[in-house]
Amino acid sequence: MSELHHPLTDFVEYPESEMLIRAKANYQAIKRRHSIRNFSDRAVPQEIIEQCILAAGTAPNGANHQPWHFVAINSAEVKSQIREQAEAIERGFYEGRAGEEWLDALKPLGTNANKSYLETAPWLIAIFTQKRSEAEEGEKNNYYVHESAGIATGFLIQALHEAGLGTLTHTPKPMSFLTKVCQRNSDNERPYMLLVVGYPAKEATIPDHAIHKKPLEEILTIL
Ligand code: IYR
Repeated sequence: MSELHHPLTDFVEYPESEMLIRAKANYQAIKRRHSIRNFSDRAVPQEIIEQCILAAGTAPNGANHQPWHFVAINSAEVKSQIREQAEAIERGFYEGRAGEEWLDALKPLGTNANKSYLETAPWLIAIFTQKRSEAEEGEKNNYYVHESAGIATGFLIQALHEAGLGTLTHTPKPMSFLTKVCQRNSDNERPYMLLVVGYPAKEATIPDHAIHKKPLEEILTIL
């Protein structure tokens, strides 16, 4: 068992005056991220997606087992299969399974079972969690799998936004159909989220409801 450690050579310290400027600039940049539901079919180079996945793969995670796998889908055929299956599930959701309260909560977003963006957008990224990892010593358990995948997904969304792309987190429920479409192993992996990625269409809009973020006083307590 190796306990090798390295000196921390890549930490960057900024003067305190610069830290606030940087924090403000980051907030200004990230508050321009909006979930997009109307995508352009304009192509996005694979290399950009790959760089963003590399960024996601640096996320903090349980015991550094990195319990995730990303499937980036550009194939029109696979996207069409995903659309077909997701829409079937969403129809069940909107036609009853959701229940009245949930449907009421979604009204201001104007969503429905039509998921044409699953075919229009150039990329879909399916994120899978892994229960166990393969290691030289054999199989090992993974820890904090959902927390880890959630942080990695957050990093990925941030990276795609920073690269200049629009995204939508899409979670058709249940999402198990993604396992087969993405040719993943159902014993060890579970679909966690589907990200829709591309340029926003010229006519893309943001629902007014989505713009209102809770004020600091409401989301922060200082003790
Ligand atoms: N998955 C459905 C419903 C949906 C649920 C929530 I919570 C949202 O914030 C948005 C949509 C859909 O994609 O339409």
